[in-house]
Amino acid sequence: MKRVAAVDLGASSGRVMLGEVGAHVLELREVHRFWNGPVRVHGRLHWDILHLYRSTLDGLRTAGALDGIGIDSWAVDYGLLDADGRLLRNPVHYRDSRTDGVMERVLEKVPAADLYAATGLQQLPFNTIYQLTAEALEGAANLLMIPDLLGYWLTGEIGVERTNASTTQLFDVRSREWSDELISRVGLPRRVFPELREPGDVIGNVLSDETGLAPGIPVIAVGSHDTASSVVAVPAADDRFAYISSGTWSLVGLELDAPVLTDEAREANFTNEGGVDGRIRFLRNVMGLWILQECQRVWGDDDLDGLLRDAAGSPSFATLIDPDAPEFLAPGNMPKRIEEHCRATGQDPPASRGAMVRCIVESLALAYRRTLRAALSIAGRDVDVLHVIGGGSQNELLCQLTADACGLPVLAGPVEASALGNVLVQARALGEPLPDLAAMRALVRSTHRLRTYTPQGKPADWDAAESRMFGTR
Ligand code: ADP
Ligand code: LRH
Repeated sequence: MKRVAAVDLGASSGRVMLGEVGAHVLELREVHRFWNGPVRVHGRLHWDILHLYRSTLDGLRTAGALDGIGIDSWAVDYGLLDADGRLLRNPVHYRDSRTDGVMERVLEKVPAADLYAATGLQQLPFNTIYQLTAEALEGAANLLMIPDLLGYWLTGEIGVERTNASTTQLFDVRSREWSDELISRVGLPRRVFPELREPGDVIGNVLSDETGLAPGIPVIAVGSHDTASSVVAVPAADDRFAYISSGTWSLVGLELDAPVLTDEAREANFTNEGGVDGRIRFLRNVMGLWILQECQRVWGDDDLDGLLRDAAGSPSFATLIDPDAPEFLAPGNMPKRIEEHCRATGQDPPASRGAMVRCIVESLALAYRRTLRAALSIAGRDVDVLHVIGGGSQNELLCQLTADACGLPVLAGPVEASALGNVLVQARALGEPLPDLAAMRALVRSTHRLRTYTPQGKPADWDAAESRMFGTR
């Protein structure tokens, strides 16, 4: 049995979870949870990286004796080190506006088809390639993704883990190495891209003097992209499954053995991110519960249960939005933006908070349906079940509407999927008998209670809603 800590940094909260993992045991306990989110300074959105590091250390100290530590976080963002190994400047949040218009500039140098052929990545305006193009790199010696930066502070070791490197749009999806050709074509300095690591590699041992942690604890590379870790913990019984990793973002898709790099996949803007054990996460980012989080922030209303109850009692299909519309990406007055979106699409805006939450949740379910159908058709696959994992798996209204919209049974849970995937990969690296993803998933399935949602309602209502919302596109 191994006792390991998962540091799981989501865009809306960070947590340190203590995992006990053995052949038939998988227990997870929250040791420390802390706020995470954008901090605006003179118009620029940052992550509060030292708050995240200090909170990580607080959690790890509370966790007691440990056999290992693994860190995962949201993707695409990074810190730059200078030649002395110091952080050059505070990491910027991917929702910052400095990348506005950058993608278009890069596409003049490198056509979208070439980018896709090399990286297989969804075009998102904040991909690392565009962020790096938007900033001055003089003085930068190494780029570290967020989990690699914290791992470096803990151990002094420099490197980048592959699942997260795969989200930069500078990583070759087939060779699983940095794409030297692309790096040179966009004019970025090759020197800043460090050695790559595999999930399961030992990064180094904690520097105990500075961190106050017991000496000798190994820090282990996990699927350091949180979505890679969460997909490890999908409690699937076989490979006929789709998933939605549901948190700030909704990541909707399939697990494949090889990337799909066809024109159809590129035009539908599907991504081929790297998974643990060389798998491919063929998925699309749907804007997700971020829209609801921002409404709650603007309303000053943290009674999510109450809002969802009111939404459940509001009329269905009254108003629909396209959650992926670009105006929903940046922080701001989301209720107002939804109202404007409704007017621009010829609909009366929702008249109450309950109606607005209904609109968000129903529109997300519709976007899931559209994305899932596209994934299945483009990848030529068929599935029997849709797994919903992450914080959003607790949203009963959303899970039921997802089952209805997709016409598939939804199996909801586990909530802390990223932390589970994190501790499972560590336990295997430390010698527990979890030979492959199937074994890890069987362990999650046998130790976690899942909730089943069976499709209800009339499929024709969803067909009508889909053509109303997306029909003209
Ligand atoms: P991230 O890792 O991106 O920070 P999480 O996986 O922690 O996100 O999910 C956060 C989301 O989960 C919240 O935005 C909220 O909408 C949803 N959520 C959390 N707790 C509940 C709950 N008890 N009921 C319904 N939804 C919940
Ligand atoms: C989810 C996530 C997602 C990325 C986004 C930036 O937390 O890692 O997979 O696309 O954040």
